[in-house]
Amino acid sequence: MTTKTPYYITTAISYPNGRPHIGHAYELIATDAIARFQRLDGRDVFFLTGTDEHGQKMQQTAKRENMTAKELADRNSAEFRKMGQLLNASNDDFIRTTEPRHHEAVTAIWKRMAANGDIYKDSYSGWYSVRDEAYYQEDETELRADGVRYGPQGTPVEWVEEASYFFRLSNYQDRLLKLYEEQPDFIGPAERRNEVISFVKSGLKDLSVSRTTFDWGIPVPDDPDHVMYVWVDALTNYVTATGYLTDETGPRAKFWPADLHMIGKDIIRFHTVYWPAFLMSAGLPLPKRVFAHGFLLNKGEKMSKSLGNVVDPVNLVEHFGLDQIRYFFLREVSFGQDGSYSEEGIATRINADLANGIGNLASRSLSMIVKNCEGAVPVCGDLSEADAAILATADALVETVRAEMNALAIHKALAAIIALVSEGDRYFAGQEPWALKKTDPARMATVLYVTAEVVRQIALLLQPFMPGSSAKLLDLVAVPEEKRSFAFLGQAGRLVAGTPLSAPTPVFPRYQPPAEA
Ligand code: ME8
Repeated sequence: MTTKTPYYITTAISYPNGRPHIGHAYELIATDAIARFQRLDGRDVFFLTGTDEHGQKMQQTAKRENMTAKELADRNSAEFRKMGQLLNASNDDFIRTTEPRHHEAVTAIWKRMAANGDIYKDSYSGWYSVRDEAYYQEDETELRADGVRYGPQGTPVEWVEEASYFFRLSNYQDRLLKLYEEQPDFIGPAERRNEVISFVKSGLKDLSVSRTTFDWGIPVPDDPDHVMYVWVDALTNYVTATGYLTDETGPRAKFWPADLHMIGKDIIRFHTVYWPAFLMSAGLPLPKRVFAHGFLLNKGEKMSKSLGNVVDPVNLVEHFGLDQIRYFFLREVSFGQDGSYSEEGIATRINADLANGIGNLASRSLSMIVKNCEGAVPVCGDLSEADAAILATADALVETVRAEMNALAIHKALAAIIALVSEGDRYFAGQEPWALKKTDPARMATVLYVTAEVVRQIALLLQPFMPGSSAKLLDLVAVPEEKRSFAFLGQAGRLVAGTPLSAPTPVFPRYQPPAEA
């Protein structure tokens, strides 16, 4: 039995109506970094991702492509799974909403909401965006010069009139406002929280939660002419995967409620208004936190199929390298804000922070050790003030990184680690170990020991962000697998003199743009 505290983190589940794009990759990379951080920091982590396979958008796309919705879902869900492997995502499960376990959980949550008196039958007439799978009030839409009416996210809306079940969302307005007030961390970042509070304060209408004009969804219990609204179905995935709804004593039930739902800013309303209301109605505990990251823009422009600037994450990773891409997005974008990227921006980060930064510090110090200290971790003599100062900074760094990660300021966590690299560089340059080689070899050994120890701690802390490259760095300083958790930061895991080291191989090569053809 583990005594570690459970930590449950999820990404949104993606629509497999097309191939995954860089926005999907970004969300998965960021969530993976947090999941890995919490694991290394001693939590019992359950990390979930997956695909959201029902609904009108899936059915329409399948029709256009002359296939069934299930065939489309099977094909593209496999692509999302493959993207996860390519990105080295450490998710513990991958859920598909077409799985029987999910059908069972969604049916159960519906029945609980119905038993609580929150579901009634009526008919819906109003605006619907198939692209967003969202209902909008008339005043949220606008008729543009092209004669098409658009919703607030810039997607076309259509008029829908059909028999429908409704969820009494209007009954939850006060309870939701109370939730936002009592749990200020429930919604982040702050801009999103304000936006949601003013939406809820403006008044909630009951929500149409079933559709009758198509059939690609989970049937409403005892009324199979209706399929459930895809968002009732999709949001429930987070509970499904824990088994909490169907077996409260099961092995993963301890993970509900989730600690963090990581999503993009376009789907904040579903996660912070509808989802907690459904859970309150069903008598289930609420997630602790929902955080909306920003959107990725290509050179400042929104990605869209019509602009032809949709970037395939596979190409980006093949071109620049996986950890380089992970690092770039996590360091470059202020987490929670939109982020822009360009090939030049990626190249600059790789060369400045990785190749000339940590890569260079590791290779310079370790090759000196291998050459001058009999190929083993040198003996650390008495510490000078400078030695003690940099070790103290390294030992204390986890506190800052932990605080930034808990605040979901991923870019600041990385900035703090990279600041130690710069300090390590200054230390190494200032101590001039190459000059000590002849004059004071014992002092040289101490300087090299201290530098290698700083490299060890940087590599440990970089693991959540660049798992593959950090593992290589840790191999270079001969840190055994079982000493790579954060419990071994600081004094607890100091390098041991005499441990053999082999000549360092480059971990972060410089990026050279391909020669113009
Ligand atoms: O919304 N930049 O699925 P989805 C950053 N199935 N993030 C982006 C992005 C971009 N350019 N484009 C999309 C859905 N995302 C639903 C979710 S959850 C119960 C159901 C993010 O495939 C988006 O914000 O449209 C969302 O968090 C995720 O990718 C999946 O988007």
